[in-house]
Amino acid sequence: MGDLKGALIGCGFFAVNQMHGWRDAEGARIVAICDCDPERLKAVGDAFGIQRRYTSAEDLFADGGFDFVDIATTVRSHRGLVEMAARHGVATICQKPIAPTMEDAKAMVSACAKSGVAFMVHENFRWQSPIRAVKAAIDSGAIGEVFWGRVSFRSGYDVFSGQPYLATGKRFIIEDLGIHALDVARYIFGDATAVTARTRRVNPAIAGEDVATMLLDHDGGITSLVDCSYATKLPVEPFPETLMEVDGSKGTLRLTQGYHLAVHSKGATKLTNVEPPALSWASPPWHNIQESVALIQQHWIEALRAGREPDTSGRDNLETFALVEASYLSAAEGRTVSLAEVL
Ligand code: NAD
Ligand code: 89Y
Repeated sequence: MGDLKGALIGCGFFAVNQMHGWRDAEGARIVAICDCDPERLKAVGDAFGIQRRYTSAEDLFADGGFDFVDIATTVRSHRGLVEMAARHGVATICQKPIAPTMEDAKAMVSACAKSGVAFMVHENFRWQSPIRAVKAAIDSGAIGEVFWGRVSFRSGYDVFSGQPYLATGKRFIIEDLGIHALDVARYIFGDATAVTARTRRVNPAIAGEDVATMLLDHDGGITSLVDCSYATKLPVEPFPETLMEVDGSKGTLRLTQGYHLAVHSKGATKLTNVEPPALSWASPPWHNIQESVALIQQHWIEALRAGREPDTSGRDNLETFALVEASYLSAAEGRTVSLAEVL
């Protein structure tokens, strides 16, 4: 079987990682790129040797010649581009956050379903090796039945220099970063039924919240805490590590800074270094995120080829996005919000 052909829209800050991932992927290659900014288009086109370049997505789809599109633009353009892809019958990947509102997110999922095209949200954090190691340890039964957990991302890293738009939106950390932590919580502890959230802005130079704490009730009775901050100045900067604590009936698990995994069970503690490999194109400290980009893209190729729904399909991602919406609503109104209210 020949390689799947892909087109990428949005040649900005993060797309470079996606282009590296596609270059190394088995079974797919990028044949065309698009960005309304000609300079960004040229930079990525030249760096990755892509000749077919477009400043208009309409023109890209009109010319066609690809099996899937990878949308790496910022959130405001997601709905229009996903619906365009669906109209052209092209399988679609869209970066997180899926959309600015639940109404948009549902419309995108429904447009792809109606056209019968596969739709995956690039929700990559659950593909990070350390998170996979946590899941594997729980699935092994070593700590017994899980009853409590914590997913934590606390940092003082300057994300605004690479992604200046993050400083300008009314929503910041839950929509941008918390969304990943909430998805990890779903991946590890199951779907949530309700959330209680508190937010705060510490950095006066930004418009949105940079600290958020969420308490989640999960379907199976597990309680989890998801906390994130970009206002936390630690002696050793942990960016971009997600740390985890999980308590079970037979033991405990701790994923601590430096990619250390400790699984404590039957009176003994097993320590493992779960640091992801730095791929040839990696730029630490981003290597953890970068590896997960390559892994989710390979998963997409396999799912598309097999005709299987990808793990973080648009449909699945509505549950993660609902947690984002419910968290903002909970923080605004100071009450617990049931997921049913926003789904
Ligand atoms: P960016 O602003 O650097 O890049 C976006 C690019 O898209 C720009 O070059 C812009 O000109 C182009 N663009 C916008 N609308 C377009 C349109 N309609 N047609 C063609 N081109 C268009 O943004 P970024 O930092 O690269 O972020 C892009 C997305 O990636 C965001 O949704 C962000 O949340 C996400 N992101 C994900 C991760 C992750 O780990 N999954 C990490 C960082 C960013
Ligand atoms: O945009 C964010 C993401 O998805 O991962 C980290 C990030 O780049 C900054 O918070």
